[in-house]
Amino acid sequence: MAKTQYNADSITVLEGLEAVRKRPGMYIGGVGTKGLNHLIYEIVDNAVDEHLAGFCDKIWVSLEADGSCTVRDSGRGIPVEMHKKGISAERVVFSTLHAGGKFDNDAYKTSGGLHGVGSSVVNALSARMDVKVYKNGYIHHDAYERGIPTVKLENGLLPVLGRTKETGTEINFLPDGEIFEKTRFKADWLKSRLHETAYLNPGLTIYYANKRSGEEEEITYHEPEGIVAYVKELNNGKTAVCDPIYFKSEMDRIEVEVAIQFVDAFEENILGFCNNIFTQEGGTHLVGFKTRFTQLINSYARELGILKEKDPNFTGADTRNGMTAIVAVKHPDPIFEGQTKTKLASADATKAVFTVSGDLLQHYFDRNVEVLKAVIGCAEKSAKIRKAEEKARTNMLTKSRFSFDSNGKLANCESRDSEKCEIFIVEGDSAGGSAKTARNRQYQAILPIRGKILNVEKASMDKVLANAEIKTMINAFGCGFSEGYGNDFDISRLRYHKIILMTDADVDGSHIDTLLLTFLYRFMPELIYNGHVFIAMPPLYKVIPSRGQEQYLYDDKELERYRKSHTGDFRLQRYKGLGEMDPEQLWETTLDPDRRVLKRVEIEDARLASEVTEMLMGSDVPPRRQFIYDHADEAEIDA
Ligand code: 0RA
Repeated sequence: MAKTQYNADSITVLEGLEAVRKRPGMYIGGVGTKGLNHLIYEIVDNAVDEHLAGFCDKIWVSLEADGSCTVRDSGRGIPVEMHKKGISAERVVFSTLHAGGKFDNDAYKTSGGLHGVGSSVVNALSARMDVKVYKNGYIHHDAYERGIPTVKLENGLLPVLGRTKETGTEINFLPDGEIFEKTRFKADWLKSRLHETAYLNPGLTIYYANKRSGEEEEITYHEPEGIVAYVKELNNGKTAVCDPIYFKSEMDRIEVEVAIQFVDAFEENILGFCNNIFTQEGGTHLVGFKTRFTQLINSYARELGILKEKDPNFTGADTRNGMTAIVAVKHPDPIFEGQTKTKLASADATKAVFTVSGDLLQHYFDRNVEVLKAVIGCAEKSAKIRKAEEKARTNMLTKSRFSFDSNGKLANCESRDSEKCEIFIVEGDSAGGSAKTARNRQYQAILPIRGKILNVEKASMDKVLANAEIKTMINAFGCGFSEGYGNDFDISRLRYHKIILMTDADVDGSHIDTLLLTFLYRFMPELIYNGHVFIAMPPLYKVIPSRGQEQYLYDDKELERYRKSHTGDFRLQRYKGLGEMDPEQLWETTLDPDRRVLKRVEIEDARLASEVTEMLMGSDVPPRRQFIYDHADEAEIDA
């Protein structure tokens, strides 16, 4: 049926979409869950562009029971009139790579990098897509399978389904299982992203619905306070040192919007955005902001006599001690670079943010001296601790460079081929002992830790660096660390490409996982981003049938399945902890690369990670473990 539609143009069109299907990673970053969710963001971003153009204030996003996703907006509706190619403009948009020009909104578009690659890419990677355009009094309809139209045009135009008073676009699509490893959208990544979009677009209301069986949920995201509410949310549960500071202005066609709030904590959390895109790798906008902020605080501190003539300036990090901030710019023609194309490179953004921040902060601080004093107070605290830490750091480095394992616990492996080497961080001396016996000493190192490691969220740097377990880990990993004031992290020096947390499947174990992950996230986040961190999944049970094979079972679901499928008697052995396994069992179940189950710890992005860490520090233990497992990717047998 569709075949009769093809003319010379639609053949080049299909070749374009064929390229997307051949190398999907080039267009959406990958074919895992991240790339899969990206399909939704792609469609939602187009609706947000329509909002930015001033024509759309509502977006509905539904995860449907059948595994598809629907995105509807209240915009003008994608153009459906005859395009010069002789077919409806809608069809050109959905079947041409980078259908641009005339169809681009002129406002700030979310272009650059992997962003804004367009609806046609989503179409190409969907087993089916259905499009309804509410416009000019009619519902115009189109549909595709793997990018190929299945609706017959009428004189080149879309058939209509009926009349309507509404305007807008509704797109329903089902990701193609031939392309994606998994086709189940990750609901909480989506929710987090939609919430972020609502914070960044205070005039927008986003209606989220999950209709998948067992997960039914509806949430409305509307944040009229915008990024001020975002900063408050990021600081939720912490002690604020001042009310949020907010300003917005424009310079050289670049809009600059900033919200800042200081909290009583030794950390800095600055999120940058350009045209609604989270700039995970930072960039020129943040450089402009930080540079001007540091200058300003130092000059005020001298003016107020808090810094004396002989005193050195506060460092940049000092002035940002306790700072939570959102720096959001809108740029008419941004340039992105970096590994994931999430680093803003446009040089003019530095100047715009520098100037706007300088002028408006000065205006604000001149009228709010109490806030200014509180902010300078944070810098003073930081400077004091920094000096103590510099001492501690020098002491540690000179003492421990040579005494590699300061408490003598690490059983290192023989190989120096870091790609093959693994280090197991094992809870408890008894499991640690078994693991040392059981391991393959060629490439598996064992580091037993006793009790709970230090909570790095709550401790100052000199305490952290004085902690034996942490020191041993830093020295063993070999890649240094970055935190606040110093950065000698260098991933190329990492000695073990797999860092495997091996703790009991109980409350204490999950607490230790949490503390370890927090340490890694704060001091060596690249290890998580680069997929080097894993959680071992030791079995909970062993079943010993009177006839047949013994078997390890990893959770209660597996046990339930075993009970249902197994006929005849069996004996059930339950492991309360790793310490109960003998070395041979430990090897079979948890160490042997051919049989063990590992979960890779994968953190979707820095913002989510920051929430994780915060949430992990709350008081409920069971939700934490659940959270870690929800965010660890699906269990993979690691071979
Ligand atoms: C360009 C022009 C017009 C609408 C749009 C783009 C548009 C695109 C998308 C993508 C998702 N939702 C959208 N809504 C609108 C308006 C053209 C006209 O006024 O006829």
